[in-house]
Amino acid sequence: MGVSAEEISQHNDRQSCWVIVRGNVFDVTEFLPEHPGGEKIILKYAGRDATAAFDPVHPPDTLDKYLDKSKHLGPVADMAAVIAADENRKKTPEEEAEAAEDLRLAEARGNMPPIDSCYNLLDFEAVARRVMKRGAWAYYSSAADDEISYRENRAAFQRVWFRPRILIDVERVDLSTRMLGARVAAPFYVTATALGKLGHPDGETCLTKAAARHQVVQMIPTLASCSFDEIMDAAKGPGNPYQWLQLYVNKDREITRKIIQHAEARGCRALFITVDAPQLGRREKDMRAKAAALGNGGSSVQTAEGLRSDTSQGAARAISSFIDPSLCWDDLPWFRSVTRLPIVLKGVQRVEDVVRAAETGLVDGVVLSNHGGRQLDFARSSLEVLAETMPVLRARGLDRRIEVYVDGGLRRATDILKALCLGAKGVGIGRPFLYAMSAYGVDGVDRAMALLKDELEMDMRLLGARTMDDLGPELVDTRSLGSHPNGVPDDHLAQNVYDPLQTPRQRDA
Ligand code: PPY
Repeated sequence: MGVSAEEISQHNDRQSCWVIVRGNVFDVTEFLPEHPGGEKIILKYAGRDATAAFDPVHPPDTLDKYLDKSKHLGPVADMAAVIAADENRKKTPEEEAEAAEDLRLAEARGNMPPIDSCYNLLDFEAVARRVMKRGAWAYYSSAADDEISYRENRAAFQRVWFRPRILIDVERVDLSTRMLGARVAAPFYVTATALGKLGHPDGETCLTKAAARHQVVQMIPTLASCSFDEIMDAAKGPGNPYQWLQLYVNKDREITRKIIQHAEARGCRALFITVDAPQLGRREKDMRAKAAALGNGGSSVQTAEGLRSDTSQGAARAISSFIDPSLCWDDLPWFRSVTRLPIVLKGVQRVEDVVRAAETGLVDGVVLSNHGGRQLDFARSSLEVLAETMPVLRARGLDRRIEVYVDGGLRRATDILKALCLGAKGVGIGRPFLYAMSAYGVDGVDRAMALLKDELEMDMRLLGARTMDDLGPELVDTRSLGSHPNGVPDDHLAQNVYDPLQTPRQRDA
């Protein structure tokens, strides 16, 4: 038995809204106003199969967790009829555009360069840009406001130069290091990035498997497309390294406590609390892509009641309402009381806060980060903050109390080495692994990591360093780092609309 295609198709509006997800029917009428992503996206699929839109942004256990069992109406009786009805349905202009986009993608995928023509991390980005769905690319690549911090993150690495040592025996080079008390094969980790299934149907487990092959750590995002347990299961295996948990703190602390304790019970090795996102940054590429998919060109508007419109906030902002903006220093003892895991604050942006974190005695580390340039535009690069921070920590004898990590803008092993020379214990890499995954799945991430390791080994030799302990500030020249001598990065948006001033014209011109 089951629910017939005919019956489902009748429940196609706000009064009665049923949707199909993975062959099962759900009555979401009462849930519409509560949907964090807004009701419009659900109504687009009212009376129809919503699986393709649902999957990338919801872990598989979402409906079990959040939709009352009485609204689970059972399996579809005749899926073939659902598919046939969908094919015959008159498509909206947005759906026509989506179909054209699917054709474009299929062609682009067919013409994709072989994986071994990618020689560095930016090569994967170039391929991903061509073969990813527009909305997925927009979400991954977007950054805050004018994307100045996003571009500065990379530019900052280009303001630091090396001072290599010569005549050091570098026949053997060891890339391994310790992070938060455990040995790993390389000084980089996969940092947390949300919604992995936007890029690849297997989502974050691609990152997990590649990280395991390379014996590096993966930080599991709160907002993964795969469930936490799916990722931990994919990580199982003899000799595999370990996982950390990135945490967005929920307004409901009971939910947060359960997430932390579950992660600890499953063998996660550290808790990274995100502290740079009391509200999600304004990522206009993402907002525009979502608005286009919903068939409206509008954007959200700030009113006295707050942000109006559930339609155009972009994939990220729409689902961020659970994050607690009241999170503060006073909450740290609570976190310490609910877990024995090392606690690391992710998204620290000034030396004073690093010192404060260290002095609490409650945290084991910080990640200097501006969230990949996705939060406060004009936040400085983590490299610049690192160069300012480490001398202060050393002077106060705090450098042994906490470990300092950085992320944002790293694309080359030289970038990693610059950060390590300046005192970082390890570096997080996010988007590049997502792009490698989106283009080539696990093998892409595997190759990206192999390329980084290759570069690291060579660059360590050329720098005259055999182990991570040989890296120090004496190997880099940071004199230009803080002075931004290249000026403000190109402001593309403003340049496109700027009407240049004119000089007086000749009468005959
Ligand atoms: C980001 O997009 O930068 C994130 O950190 C993930 C995210 C996604 C959706 C809501 C909140 C955070």
